[in-house]
Amino acid sequence: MRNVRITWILGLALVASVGCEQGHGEDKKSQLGVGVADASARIASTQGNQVEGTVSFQKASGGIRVVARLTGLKPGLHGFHVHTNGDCSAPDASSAGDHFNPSNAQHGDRYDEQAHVGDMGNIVADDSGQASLDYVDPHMTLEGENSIVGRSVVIHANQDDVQTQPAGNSGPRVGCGVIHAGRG
Ligand SMILES: [Cu+2]
Ligand SMILES: [Zn+2]
Repeated sequence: MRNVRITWILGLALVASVGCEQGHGEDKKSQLGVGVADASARIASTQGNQVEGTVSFQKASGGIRVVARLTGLKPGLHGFHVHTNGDCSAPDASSAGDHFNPSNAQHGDRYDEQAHVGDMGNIVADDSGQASLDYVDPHMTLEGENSIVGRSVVIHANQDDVQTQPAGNSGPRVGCGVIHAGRG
């Protein structure tokens, strides 16, 4: 009789402990880019190229601080932009679409008053093919109409002349990465 009672008590304890395990809901806010302080993109090369690296975006005074570190580039200047679609799946990254341009502006340089929100100018690779960039972008945001979250970063084979419409004549896309909320 005592054994039956102990089994019954153990059974109750088990039910109680299982009942305490509750799932935690997904953070919808971060998916929508609302209240996001950081975003990042991991860059992978397009077909036939060797570009790799990371780009981070952080809320800062005066805009969004962009910090990029890339390897595997041809020495020299390379067009560097946020493109509209968060889709790098095509072998040539054509799936990323055009420069992110919610205000229907002309193509320009990163600090130009008239420029695409996605215009980050050029990134410069040294003789070993490494490139870094660290600046505060005045146009882009991490929430609202100009939000770059869910879009993509694209690196080009050639220099962006920051003049030719609609994309600065910077040639094929050599690297691409989707921008996600968070530090990555
Ligand atoms: Cu581009
Ligand atoms: Zn542009």
